[in-house]
Amino acid sequence: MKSIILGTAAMLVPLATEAMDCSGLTAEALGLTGATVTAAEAIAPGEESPVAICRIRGRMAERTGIDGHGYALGFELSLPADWNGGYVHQFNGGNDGEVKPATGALKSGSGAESPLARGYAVVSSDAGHDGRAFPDAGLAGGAAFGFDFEARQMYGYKAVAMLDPLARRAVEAFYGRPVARAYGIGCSNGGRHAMVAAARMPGAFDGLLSGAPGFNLPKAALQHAWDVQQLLPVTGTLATALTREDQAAIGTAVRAACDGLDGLEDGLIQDHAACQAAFDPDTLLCGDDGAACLAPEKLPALKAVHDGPRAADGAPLYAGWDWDAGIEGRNWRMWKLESPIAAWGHRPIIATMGAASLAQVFTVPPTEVEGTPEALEAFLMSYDLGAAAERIYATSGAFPESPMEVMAPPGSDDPELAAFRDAGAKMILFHGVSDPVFSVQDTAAWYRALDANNGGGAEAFARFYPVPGMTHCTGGPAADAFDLFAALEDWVETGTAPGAVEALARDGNDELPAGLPAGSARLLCPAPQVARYQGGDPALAASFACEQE
Ligand SMILES: [Ca+2]
Repeated sequence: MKSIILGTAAMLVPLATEAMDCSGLTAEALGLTGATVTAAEAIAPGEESPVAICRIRGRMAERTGIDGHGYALGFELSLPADWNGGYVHQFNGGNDGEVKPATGALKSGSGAESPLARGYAVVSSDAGHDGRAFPDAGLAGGAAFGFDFEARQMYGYKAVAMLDPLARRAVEAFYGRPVARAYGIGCSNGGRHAMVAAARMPGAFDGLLSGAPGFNLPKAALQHAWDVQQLLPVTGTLATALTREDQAAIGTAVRAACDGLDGLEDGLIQDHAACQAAFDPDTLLCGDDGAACLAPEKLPALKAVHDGPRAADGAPLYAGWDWDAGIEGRNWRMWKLESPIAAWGHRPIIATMGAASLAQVFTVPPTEVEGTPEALEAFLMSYDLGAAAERIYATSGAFPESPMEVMAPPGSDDPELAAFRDAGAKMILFHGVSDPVFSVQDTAAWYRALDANNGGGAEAFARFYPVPGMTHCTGGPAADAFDLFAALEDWVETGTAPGAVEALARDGNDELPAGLPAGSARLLCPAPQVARYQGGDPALAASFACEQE
């Protein structure tokens, strides 16, 4: 048993297997100035936490919004009995709006053991709004908060900046010693939060792990309108615009052109860089050979979707997309063609998951859209992409910062991250090559610009790992079980920069190709390197090597 000082009272921290004594953890005792602690509970190891913790739940920055709705920054802080001296700020995904359990775990990227299980104190938040749904549609990830500018700002960058120093103070008050190392970790919108932290809070974190970063979220939301406008007219419904058989035919054709480029026909396109030049989508057109193919009216829509949204004058509005085998995955279908709305009792032919955000959070002025699939689909179909640039970059009296200013890391169109670099901080990014939500090409272009602005030496503080076959944050025909958080810890704590990182084909992933059975290993490589087969047992990571493209 070790004793620590909490406020003015000495408290005993028991062994990790015993319940902790979490009584007396008031906001005052934890140094949570201006916050309200709504619960302080001892959680024994089990379903709710992998280790014994004091779980603190609270609220801060309470106010009434311009819409008359009550807003607050809700948070949860997990304080493990067996503390390793470290702190993790868990950045959540989607539209935020929900305090996810504070464990620091990502679906892919944080390894089999969560940061909490490794002994980190972890904080999580709802980023300043409660994610209330549209009044009558039951949509998850509500975007109604977008009418309130301060709620947009909280979601964009203020919530992390406000909560972070307070949460650290509470950790230090609880354990009676300073935080030794601080990390930020997240995927999707959470990956965006990590990139925002690197730009806006360059001295706050020793290490950041950023997965599938939606750092250009308003631009990426334009892709939803673009996709629906390209795909819906093909057959009149999204679900038939590209059928599952069409997806399989595309995946088969991409593999035919690219699978062997890495030296091994295993269903995984590890040389994703060479694939972009090697694959010709016109080979998808039906010929006389009886091979699986795409009807001629479908090909232009597919090519346009992959090309990315463009304004009326042809100017690109976001990014293009990589050809990869994960296009046949369920996650790709969910985002482009059939969303889980089907499972919530609506007609099963709509993919409008980004519509509410585009309408109400990422444009100035926002547009009121009823939360029904029909209304959201109609909104996307009628969205004027010609005027899109103005609306995501626009300001007004009620919205003094544009959606891009609120959401994107400052300077991300020409990144250098000098303050982050000079603070000695490290950053690892990863992104599924088959991500249908945020384009891996956007992240790759950002990293190339970062490298150029650092004289070709960005790898000294930032490394980027594309994940072949992986869809959004996890899943797809991919080796998607990997521990880049451990790689980041090594880099921060021992100065060992990450190189090739082992990734396993995950048990329970039913989208694995036959050549990549569960349990087999591959390598993730820092861009611009790609993994190539060297010979030997293809189930072993040692049979592959990272090579310069
Ligand atoms: Ca291969």
